[in-house]
Amino acid sequence: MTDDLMRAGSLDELYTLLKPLSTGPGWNKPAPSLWDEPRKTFVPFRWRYDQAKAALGAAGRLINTELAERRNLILFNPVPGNDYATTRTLLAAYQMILPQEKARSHRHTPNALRLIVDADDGAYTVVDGVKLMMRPGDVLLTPNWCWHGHGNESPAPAYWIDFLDTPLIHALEPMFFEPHPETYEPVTRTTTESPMRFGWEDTLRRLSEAAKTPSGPYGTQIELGNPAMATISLHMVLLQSGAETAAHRTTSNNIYAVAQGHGASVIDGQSFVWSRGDVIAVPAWRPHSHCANEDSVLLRVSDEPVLQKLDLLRCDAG
Ligand code: 1HN
Repeated sequence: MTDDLMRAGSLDELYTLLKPLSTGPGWNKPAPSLWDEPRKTFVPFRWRYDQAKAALGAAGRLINTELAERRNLILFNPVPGNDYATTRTLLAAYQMILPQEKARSHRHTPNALRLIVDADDGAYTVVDGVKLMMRPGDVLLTPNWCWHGHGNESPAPAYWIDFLDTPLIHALEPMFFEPHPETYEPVTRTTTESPMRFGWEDTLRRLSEAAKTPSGPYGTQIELGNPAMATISLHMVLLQSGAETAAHRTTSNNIYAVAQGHGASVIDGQSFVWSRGDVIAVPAWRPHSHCANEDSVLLRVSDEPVLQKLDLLRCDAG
């Protein structure tokens, strides 16, 4: 075999001999493995809360939490071959739980969090035995390997937006998942003071006290956590009515969710209007800016910590 290789009389013959050895010539690849700047693989997109809410209403009639571990709608980026990821590393999903329903507890290695959009008093998440009530605008964390389940003791359906790093975990492979041995994790206590909870009131107070930079790349932003989780950073972005943020691009992937207000974002030349509950994907290296029609607050979910740790975070004015 090595003799055949040594005696190869032409490049084509050499390639043919190499193939069964699962070896290829680095100088003759169909596609380059290096390129001059990030490719725009995933596209900018906007998902509307009113549509998600209507679809989840139908799903509420058609499927229960016995059959569906979670009643959620995956916001997949509309590029060929993709039916899951919202951006390369992140997933967003809308979820709804009906009055008196419980969604069973489980844990997994992907980091997760949710932004509550509509919930009456009585909707909750249990994280590692701690019951956290859901109020609109709250952000609740369920980091890597924390038990979590949801329930709704209020008279109205509760809606929220989940964000996970599942696409990153799929790429890196360290996926572990476990259903809770008791199906519904017992509650040990109820609290509003938890490192797993960023309350809406606190967000509004911090934003009102923050030094205002309305035309910075992220408007006026505060960070939730530092970072919130190992792979995901969270910021609440205040966009003041009429102010336009500076266009910029970054190697991080960003998903914005509208906690309050309405406005529009220009992402790589495409304009997307948005209002409360909408989700906007800004994949890596897409120049973008935002403008609000009234004072608005966006949750910015980003894989910045990953890029930062790997020394791969770059931003410029686009
Ligand atoms: C998940 O575990 C939840 O626990 C929500 O509420 C959305 C999307 C993909 C994979 C796991 C949850 C999810 C998810």
